[in-house]
Amino acid sequence: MKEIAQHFAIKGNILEIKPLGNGLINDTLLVKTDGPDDYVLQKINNSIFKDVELLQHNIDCATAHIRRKLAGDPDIDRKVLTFLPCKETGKTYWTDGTSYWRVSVFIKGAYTYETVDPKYSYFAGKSFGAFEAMLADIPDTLGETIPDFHNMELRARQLHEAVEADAAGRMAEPEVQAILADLLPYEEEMCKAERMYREGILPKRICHCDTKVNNMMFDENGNVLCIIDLDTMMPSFVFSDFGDFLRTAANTVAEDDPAWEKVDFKMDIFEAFAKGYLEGTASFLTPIEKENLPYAACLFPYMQAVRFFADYINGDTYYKIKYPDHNLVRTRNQVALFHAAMAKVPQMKEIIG
Ligand code: GN1
Ligand code: MG
Repeated sequence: MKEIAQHFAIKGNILEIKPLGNGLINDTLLVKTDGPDDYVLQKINNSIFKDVELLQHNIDCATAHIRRKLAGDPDIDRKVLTFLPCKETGKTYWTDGTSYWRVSVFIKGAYTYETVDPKYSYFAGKSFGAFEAMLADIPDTLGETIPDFHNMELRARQLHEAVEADAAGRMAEPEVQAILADLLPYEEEMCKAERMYREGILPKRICHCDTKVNNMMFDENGNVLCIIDLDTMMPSFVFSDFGDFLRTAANTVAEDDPAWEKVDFKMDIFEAFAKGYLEGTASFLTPIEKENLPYAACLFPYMQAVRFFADYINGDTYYKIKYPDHNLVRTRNQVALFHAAMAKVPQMKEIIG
């Protein structure tokens, strides 16, 4: 690990390297040094992010653009991530030909949380909205780091393929059949975004696409500092950022809590987040995008249920799991959240106005 970190322009001597955070895709480590900064060392999961060159291009362009927008801010180094160049190539990643690594400066005095209260949700809404607004006029072209990442039609198709292939022999489980029967009737309704896109009435914008609560950093006073985990930042519908935040923040329990009967969709979180988000996006959000925000709040639990479920059926090839039916537990949880959100759509519509 130390050797890998030393391919980057790190200041000082490395004292210790230890695991950091709990992402489901990349491996993340904290590099402690005796110099002015500590660092985050990440092994990029290149079986999921196949085009690391494009991935880092997106991140380099976006962080540079945000940096330009925040010029003069005394706390700028905590508000936008800094990736170190590789000493040999000058690129913001290093590869031995098989695996890919990158290093960013660890943000000091920042906190991440797994849950938020309404007050923090309001700030989160404003920040994710402002993040999209800042990137709305980026001069560079960003690509899709996972093609069709939040395309519900594709995710539905992948579920059908998983069911068809039954690679892990799990279709025989009665519970799997029951979940499938529960999900299928909503498929067409949930694919509405792609239809609107084809009709030319719904734009794609640069979105974060992984707006989980734990991808935001807050300062000691509870103010949002910056948004992290930029791998999935790509052109998408605004529904991605709105829906995926609420999927984690409005759930009464964690996304993998087995007590799915305790799952509910918290409306105070929705209301606070929506208020912040509408303020942060006021400069660009269209009426069609706005009126479909309640749909987005349902779409993301649905899409995540479909993704966890397909992975379970495929034999757990995508998400890291901690026990054998972890993906099934996650699926049940997200299905429950989907139903809870659907039941609250009339209330959501009233709030959005
Ligand atoms: C993954 O990497 P992480 O844990 O922040 C996933 C998201 C899912 C999430 C579910 C690239 O995010 O799309 O919503 O797990 N990221 C990718 O917890 O698939
Ligand atoms: Mg993360």
